[in-house]
Amino acid sequence: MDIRNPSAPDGNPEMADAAVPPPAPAVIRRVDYQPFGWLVPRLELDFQLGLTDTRVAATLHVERNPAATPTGQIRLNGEGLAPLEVTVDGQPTSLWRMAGDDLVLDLPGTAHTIGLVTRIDPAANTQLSGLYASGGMLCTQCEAEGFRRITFFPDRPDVLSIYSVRMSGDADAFPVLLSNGNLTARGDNGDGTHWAEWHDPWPKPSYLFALVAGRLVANRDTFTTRSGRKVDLAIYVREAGAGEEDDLPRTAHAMASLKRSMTWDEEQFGREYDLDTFNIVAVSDFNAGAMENKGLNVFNTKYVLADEETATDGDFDAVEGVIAHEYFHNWSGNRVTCRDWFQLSLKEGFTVLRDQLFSQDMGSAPVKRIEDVRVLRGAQFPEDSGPLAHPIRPDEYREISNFYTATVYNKGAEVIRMMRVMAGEERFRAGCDLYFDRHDGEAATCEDFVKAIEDGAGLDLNQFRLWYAQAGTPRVTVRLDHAGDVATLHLAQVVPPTPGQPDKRPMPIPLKVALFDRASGIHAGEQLVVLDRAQQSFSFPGFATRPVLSINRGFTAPVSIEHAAPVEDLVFLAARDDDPFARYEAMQELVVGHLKDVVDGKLSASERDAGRAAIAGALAAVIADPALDDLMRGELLILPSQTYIAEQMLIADPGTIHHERQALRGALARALEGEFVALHQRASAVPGGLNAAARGARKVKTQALVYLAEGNPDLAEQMAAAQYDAADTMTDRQGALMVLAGLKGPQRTHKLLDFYQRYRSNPLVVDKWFGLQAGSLHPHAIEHVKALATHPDFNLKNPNRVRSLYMVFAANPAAFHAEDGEGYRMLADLIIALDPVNPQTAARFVPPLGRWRRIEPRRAALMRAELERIAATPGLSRDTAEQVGRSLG
Ligand code: 0A1
Ligand code: ZN
Repeated sequence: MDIRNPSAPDGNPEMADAAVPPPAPAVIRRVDYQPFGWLVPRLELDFQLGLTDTRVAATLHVERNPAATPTGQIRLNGEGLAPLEVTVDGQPTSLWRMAGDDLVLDLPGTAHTIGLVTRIDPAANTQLSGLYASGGMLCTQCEAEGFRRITFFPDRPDVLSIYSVRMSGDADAFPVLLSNGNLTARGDNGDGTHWAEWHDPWPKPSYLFALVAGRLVANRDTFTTRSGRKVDLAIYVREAGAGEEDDLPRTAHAMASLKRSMTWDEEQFGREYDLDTFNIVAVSDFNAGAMENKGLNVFNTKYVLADEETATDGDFDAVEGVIAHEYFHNWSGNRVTCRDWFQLSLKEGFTVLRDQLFSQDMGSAPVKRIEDVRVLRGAQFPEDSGPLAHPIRPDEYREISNFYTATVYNKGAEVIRMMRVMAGEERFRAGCDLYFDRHDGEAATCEDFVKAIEDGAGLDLNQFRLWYAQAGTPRVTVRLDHAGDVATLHLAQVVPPTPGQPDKRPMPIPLKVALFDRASGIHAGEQLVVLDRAQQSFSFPGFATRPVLSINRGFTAPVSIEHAAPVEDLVFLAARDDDPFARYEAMQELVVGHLKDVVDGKLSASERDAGRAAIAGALAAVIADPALDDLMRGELLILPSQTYIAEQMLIADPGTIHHERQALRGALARALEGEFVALHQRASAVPGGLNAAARGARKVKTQALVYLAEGNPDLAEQMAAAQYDAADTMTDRQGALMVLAGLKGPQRTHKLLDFYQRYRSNPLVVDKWFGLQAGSLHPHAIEHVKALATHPDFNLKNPNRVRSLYMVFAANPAAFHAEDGEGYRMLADLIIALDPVNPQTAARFVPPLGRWRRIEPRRAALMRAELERIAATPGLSRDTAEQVGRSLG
């Protein structure tokens, strides 16, 4: 009997309700984990591809899981699917029913073969989860729960299968047919269609499945692993249509980055690649950055394509970092995967740490560290102090897509980095080796990782495990006493309450410290102190005079330090600390301390001027210091972000902070106008290229313009226009345009128009054009954003374009926090419009509104009202509903 039963969602009366395995509850909790009742050692998939109609036949070879409670039924997850055929052991069966979106099937024996047929419409899939169409090609995104939109399956990461995939389709529309693993056969059907078969020998969870079909062209290369395996590498991009740009030459940097990543992972972690093929495909419609599917990574074009004409130095670094990140997942994520989604940081925190260490080795290690800390403070600290705070290993969720967060990724990396600091590099490596050996081929937990580091590195991590369980950024209060010849460091920690976690316990906090002799400017050696109680004191003898304290050097712990350091100590460290991070930190502290006092109205006019003079003196020293390279100089010139300053205040007034920060910048620029002009001239004479000197020169050049724009806008306009005209890189051109976009002079319009005309056929550069206007300091930025939302190039279905306008806008304090609440209204309107199209991406715009509790009351009320308006929208997705619900708290 051919079973076509899609219209019977509540299924077959022969099946007793009580026996049906329960559906996933609305709130999923970590403590409720149960192994799945069935193993699926093998899975065969057969796709008949079409852009609007794809037929999927799945054959699941299942057997009872000896580690689970025996069950006579299997629950297969589905989302928006109807089964066209259901067979068991080759025979059609009626012993199945729909339970919500899932399919539940009777399985009387211990081992069976299940056959399922589904049909999907990839072109209608605007959510970009599952199998979807992008620019005429077909591709998949299955993490976290997209596979269930392709076929019915136990769509959970602890069910590992060996996949064999067959696909056939129109040879003209889909000349390239790709899936995971190795290509095993291909052929022509003789009717205009062709087929290919792929086999992946490594068992994997469904979230790592991938399929791509389309008119693609490849940049090919090879890599030989240290044990002699020759791997064919290919980076695919869409073939250029008429009037479109050829992206293929723009993949050279990604390919070089891939080969460097493969070598580095062998050398630094002893990890080798394990298939004969490694393919990357770039797609322009993608919800995230990239995806580590086994042997077939799918990337957002933003993280593949780069050349000097269209990509900035920052873009080059991002491509290298993301290529490395996805490649490193082959071990930290794929060979050892996650038992359940609560363990996401097991693969993400570890892989972020690995990509950060790689990038440190490829370029300037201190500059990379500073950049990573800036990201942590800009994105994760606010998350940790707001309504969405959660531990790096969350305890519950409604929609897992909402937990791909800066906490899970970036704080997760910091937590593992602390283990590395405490163990030392060699012992940490021994712990990682043990982890990979012990858990290869398994779906593991964060606890498995900690235990392996504990055993392999010989560390006691008992109390350290709290870092996995407790949310919130610890605050460490610091006081340095000096008596006789002894300096005593008094430390106290508080881990603040977060939603669902009112009381916290002290955690081990490893802090590298150094005490400088004021006169000689040197210290007697760096020491690691581990603060593991609420309060602790550490004594350092041998100081005849009061030393200068440098603490959390290298940012060894992801905490905020509260230390009322005298201004002269900060000036000393900003000029003389031998730890580059600490030098940067002193500079930031100097500015943050001053701005906090100004915003709080604590300073008289003359005190304010004295503060500005101290900062100007420190900046002048940075500009003049011959020992600094320009990349590092550029870091030291960057003022602390508005978000970071606001983070230091219990309740922030974004308008005042923005105004005072800009006023400070203007005063510094006026005091140092000659220095900034000379810096710009000196840097403009440095020859181009991708080396550190040329990149550093570009960085300080634009920094100089950013200052001058506030101090002398006419001069800045003229210099920026000249930089734009002379630019032979996107870095210089975008830097100049960013400054012009914030100014009112005629060059703004000229150059924005020129930029658009020049690059209108390149979507990634058009994204920059949207972003530059959305993030500008121009007083009418909010009007510009409104106009751009109706621009013919704006497209709600393309996440890159939506982010380039609205994410940048939400991070533009002067515009987003407009006093009348217009910015909040615009973001809420976007969320409401985007939610039915692409809920995953829509939900990502909620957090900026969720900050209301830390904003002054008038704006807070306006933000809350917008959240309530979103909450009241009928048919809201689970993604957005969860984020709005938590934000309203
Ligand atoms: N595992 C990927 C991130 C990722 C997560 C979800 C996605 O679905 C939209 C896509 C990618 C990574 O860490 O790179
Ligand atoms: Zn990742």
